[in-house]
Amino acid sequence: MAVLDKLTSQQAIELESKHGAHNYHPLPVVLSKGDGVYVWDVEGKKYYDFLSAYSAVNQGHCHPKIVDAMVNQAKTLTLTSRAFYNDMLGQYEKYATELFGFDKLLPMNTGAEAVETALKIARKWAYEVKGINENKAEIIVCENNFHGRTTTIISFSNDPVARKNFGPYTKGFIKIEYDNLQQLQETLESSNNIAAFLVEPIQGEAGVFVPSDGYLAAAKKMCADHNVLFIADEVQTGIARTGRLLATCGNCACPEKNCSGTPEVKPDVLILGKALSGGVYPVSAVLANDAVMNVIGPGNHGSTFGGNPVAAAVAMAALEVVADEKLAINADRLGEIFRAELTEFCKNNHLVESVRGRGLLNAILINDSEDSSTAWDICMKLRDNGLLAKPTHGNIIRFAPPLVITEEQLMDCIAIIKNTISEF
Ligand code: IF1
Repeated sequence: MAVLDKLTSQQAIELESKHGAHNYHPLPVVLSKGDGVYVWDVEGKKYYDFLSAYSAVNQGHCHPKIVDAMVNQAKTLTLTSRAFYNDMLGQYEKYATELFGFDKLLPMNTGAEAVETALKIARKWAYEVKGINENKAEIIVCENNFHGRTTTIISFSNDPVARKNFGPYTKGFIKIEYDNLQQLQETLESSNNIAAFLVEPIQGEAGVFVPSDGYLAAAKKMCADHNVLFIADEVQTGIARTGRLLATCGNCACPEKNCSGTPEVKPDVLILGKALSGGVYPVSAVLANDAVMNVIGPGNHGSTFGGNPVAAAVAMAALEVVADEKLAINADRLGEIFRAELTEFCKNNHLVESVRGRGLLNAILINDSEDSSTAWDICMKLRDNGLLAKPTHGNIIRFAPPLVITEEQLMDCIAIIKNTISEF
């Protein structure tokens, strides 16, 4: 088929609607170009991107250093499979394990695959190291979690839209309330068959729900006391998004490099994805120390594309950009400004109930019922005014710009958001 030279937005939307599965309900805007914090639609209108592909484009759209790394590697060698070695994977693994402070990295492609990988590692560790009886291992998860779309992962979701009629569901998961240490303690004490606790440091899909101070550290300690692995899903919160290299890092302001402070919580298993590639290529990873990762041997797990040389080159470049451009510090500083400005604004505006978040992962709560269209309508007006954001759970709007945003650009965006909501 000849690719049409120039599609109108309407044509592009109709093509997707006619020929694509209807598994999304996108905001009606058709993008054809991106650069830094900006994207352009096919008619040439420019927007601030306040979604960043759900925090995958932390380094900004089409970052030249990352794109160069990808193009150069793509011209040299793209894929060998893991049947053979390639000369990029080991270099990337060394770089990433030193940066995040783990012995080993297991490379995959998407976030959901990395979560699946972590669950498999935890179960195998439970049988072979902890000594749980075969097929008895249980993994604790949180209510309102979002970890991806596979059959196992949706088995422990409690979002009916994501899980209904996809059964039979995978067994072996116990759900507890997020940010509830007492329930965690009781559950850990209730059984000797617990392998792991899987948790998002901030619940993104649930509406940017930030747990109480000290929750993660206390949860980690409880897990350690019960010989249970603490698994952090930092697919969305990682790679500087929340103002630290990882959200599990403590209150360090990251003065020198990415994150120099002592980690508030060192997970036993760390799951990364999305911005690990700056959004140019699907790259995910699971990191752990030898005592855990060494349960995996040849043939136990793998992927055709995981650890390919393009992914390795891209991930290294994407992580270097985070350090070179001090993106964690920027996200930390600008996030404070964003929340302060909008908190002040919502004192005098009845439509915005509250603002919450960490770094540049923030959300506003719209003062209307979850099934109202108000948040969607606001996002449509924001679009008209040159800023793209998407509602989550009906009445919450997530604001997550690329971390390369400047203070001047952010102030411009805050003005757009305030004006749009005021006019509503
Ligand atoms: C969709 C949400 C964001 C994630 C965490 C694993 C994954 C994700 C914490 C899986 C993915 C995405 C996927 C995307 C929408 C999106 C999302 F609204 F659903 F929650 F980001 F906020 N762990 N999150 O957030 O990673 O397999 O997609 O690479 O599924 O529609 P993936």
